[in-house]
Amino acid sequence: MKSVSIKDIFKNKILINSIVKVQGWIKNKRNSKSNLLFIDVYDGSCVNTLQIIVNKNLLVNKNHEIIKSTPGCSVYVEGRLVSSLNTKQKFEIHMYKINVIGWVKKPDLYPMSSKRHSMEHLRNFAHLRPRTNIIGCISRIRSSVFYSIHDFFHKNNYHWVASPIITSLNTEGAGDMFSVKYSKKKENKKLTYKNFFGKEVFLTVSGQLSIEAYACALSKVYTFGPIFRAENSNTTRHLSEFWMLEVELAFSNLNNIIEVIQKMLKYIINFILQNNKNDLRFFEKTFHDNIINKLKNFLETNIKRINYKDAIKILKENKIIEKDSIYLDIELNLDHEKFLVDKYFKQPIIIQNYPKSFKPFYMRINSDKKTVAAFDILFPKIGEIIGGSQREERILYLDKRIQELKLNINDYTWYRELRFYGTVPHSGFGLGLERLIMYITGIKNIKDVIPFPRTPKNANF
Ligand code: AMO
Repeated sequence: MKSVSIKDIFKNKILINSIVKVQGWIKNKRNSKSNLLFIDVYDGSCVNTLQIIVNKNLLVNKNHEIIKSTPGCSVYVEGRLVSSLNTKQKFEIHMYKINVIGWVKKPDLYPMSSKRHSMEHLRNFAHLRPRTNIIGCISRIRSSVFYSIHDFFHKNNYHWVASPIITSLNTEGAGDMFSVKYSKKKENKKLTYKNFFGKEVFLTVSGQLSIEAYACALSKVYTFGPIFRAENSNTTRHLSEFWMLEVELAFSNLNNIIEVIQKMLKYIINFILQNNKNDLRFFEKTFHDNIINKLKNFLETNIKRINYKDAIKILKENKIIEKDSIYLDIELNLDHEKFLVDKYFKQPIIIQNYPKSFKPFYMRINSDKKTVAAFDILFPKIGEIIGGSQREERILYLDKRIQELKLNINDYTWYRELRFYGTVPHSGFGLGLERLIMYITGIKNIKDVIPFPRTPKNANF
């Protein structure tokens, strides 16, 4: 007998009346007066539980182990699949055989009891929280988002490139990095982290510079991996280790790459609407939020684009910043961004053409020589989810920026050579995966959308 998943049962893939085998964990258990035992089992394939009906009169041993089972126990069930008469429940299994595979040793102390727990409480049990409905739904959506991203780029003829995790460069030119040290063995005393690689190395803050090399040969590339940033920000939207998608497109300008982003975001969101509807419904019920409509509306509209200069104008007009300040001197902060997205536009926006002084060295200088062809995409309640730019492909301009920012030109020899040999206009962006998942699910704290969050003073589990 083949074991079946609860998802396949609810998708009508299993014939009614067939004898099936189900393996999972007990969510709830209750007795009825008519000597029946109702056991709700989940297996993580979907948010639904499957009701198992145990007729206690049919148990050969009146002290059968299932009588003593509690929520959290893992079970093996064989039985007949039937359509349920109960309107709440579409299917149920009339048990033939049931066994407890793993017991919950101290049921009173089981931290994932079936009552509702706060997200803060669940964070203390990162190893057990995937057993809750909410983390189960987030995990399935997270997995679908990964799949849909690879699927989108594969269908559009992009090539996936592995960018290194150990690097000596700080791509973004700012912010602290985690250094990688060699842990010395006694017999090898002379080896230190500096002479292992011949220089000091760090965990990467971005794979962009590496994939630019591949874009200048394969034309359409992306990389997708963990990113490490040693920012000391303990906020609801920062992690020290997070996942970033980075894309590079040769022979393209700012408009071309923004078009790719609009198509990609719609593809991902449509994929989630098609494949994770029950997970989304669970969030709607839990947060009393119209998440499905929000996502459907996203599919219908294009993200609004404004110039940095105009964003500052709006902020001045609304007295969020001083009227006579010069736009090139004002760096948008979180409150400014919140005003623009949550209060003024009330929809995702793209802000483009930032003053060059606020952005890294690799962004292309515009003809005004004051701004760069860069953009940030801001989403309601979250802020920036994507940052990107057209890259500076002209060696003279690039070198000037490296000098202006007082970077060591020798660190960028290979990157500069991309501009010596067959340079092309090219553009790209970086998308923070966890922030996108926050938008899709409505989850408010980034620590809840990654399995084992790493943040300042927290690398447990
Ligand atoms: P940037 O630094 O703007 O871009 O980062 C891209 C996106 O990554 C996410 N992000 C974070 N998510 C969680 N925790 C953090 N600490 C964190 N920091 C950033 C955000 C952000 O929009 N190479 C460039 C992009 C490019 O031009 O290609 C880059 O790294 O969602």
